[in-house]
Amino acid sequence: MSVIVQAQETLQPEIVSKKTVLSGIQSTGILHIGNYVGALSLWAANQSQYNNLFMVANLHTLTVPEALNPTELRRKSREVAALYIACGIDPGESIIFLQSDVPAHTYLAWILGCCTPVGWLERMTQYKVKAAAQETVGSGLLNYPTLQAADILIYKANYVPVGDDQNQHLEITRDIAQRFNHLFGEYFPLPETLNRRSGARIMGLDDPAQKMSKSIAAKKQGHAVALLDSPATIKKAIMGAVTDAGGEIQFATASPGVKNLLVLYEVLSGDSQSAIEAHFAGKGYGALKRELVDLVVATLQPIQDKFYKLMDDEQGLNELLSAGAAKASLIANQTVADVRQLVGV
Ligand code: AQP
Repeated sequence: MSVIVQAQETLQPEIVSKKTVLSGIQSTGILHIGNYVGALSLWAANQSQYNNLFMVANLHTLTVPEALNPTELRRKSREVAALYIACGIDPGESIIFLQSDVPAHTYLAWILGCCTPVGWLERMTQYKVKAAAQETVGSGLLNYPTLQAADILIYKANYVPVGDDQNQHLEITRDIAQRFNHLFGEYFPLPETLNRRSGARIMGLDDPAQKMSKSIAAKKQGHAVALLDSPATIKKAIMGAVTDAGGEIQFATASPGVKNLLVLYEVLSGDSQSAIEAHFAGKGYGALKRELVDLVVATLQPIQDKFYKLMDDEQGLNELLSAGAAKASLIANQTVADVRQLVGV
């Protein structure tokens, strides 16, 4: 078999001096405020502390049957990349790239897949839930965690900032890394999950028992606030959010729907829980919703302005993504070269 990837250059010293962060989002649709709060805002806030790699997980998107439309997938992948930058990911500080532009991920995924018992994959909640909703289940859905492990381990990432729905996937990544290290010698560091203390799981506005999700939002109005929604749509979704018959605004005793609105307010305003409770004392849920609408609109306005500018400059975005993929490939190809030595291929 011919050599597919080889290390071409050694890493620059500054690349290895800080801890490394890797994260990504599937290009399954327009991102929502849950993706922003749980993941994107966390990535943006901590950029200067780490070496950051943020990928658009477009190969993972292929596990979603509705996403199998080449024109749409290309457009959505570019939109997600533009949203990363619009939400504050600085291409000067972080490497932004399309997962598919660094083929070493899939090479490593094969090797990791050969170290991963099928039982581990079949136990994954995301696999069970998504497989149950599909008539024919592609093997990519089952193998999703081995590609995700490769995405993370190929950069020897120390931290993975995500919403808490991803914690099980981070656990299996550590298990896979440990198994590889046991079989072939200590090589991969075990990555740690970074979750927000508050806001790690934003719930559906229409159903606070369900995680806010892109796929549900595509089918149900009022479920989510998308990052590109107009002020009128944002207002309709938030004013229609499920609350309860009470009216007292207390984080500790709030029902799930009210708690969800309070957490959104807390993260977007940066105010403390006690300051928020004092601010809304005696005002009721109507005031909370109205002020949250204003806060969300004010947060999203600059993001939307920047997004549309980036999307207008097609060549600029393409160049940025190519440069990101080239930088990511230097690191990824080095890891694959090491792994080839370790496993004997
Ligand atoms: N509701 C949420 N609250 C907090 N964080 C969230 N994330 C997703 N939903 C919430 C985080 O955003 C990133 C998105 O990753 P993804 O698109 O690859 O995966 P996902 O969790 O499957 O996202 P969605 O929106 O639910 O999409 P669909 O419906 O397409 O599957 C991750 O860090 C995730 O934790």
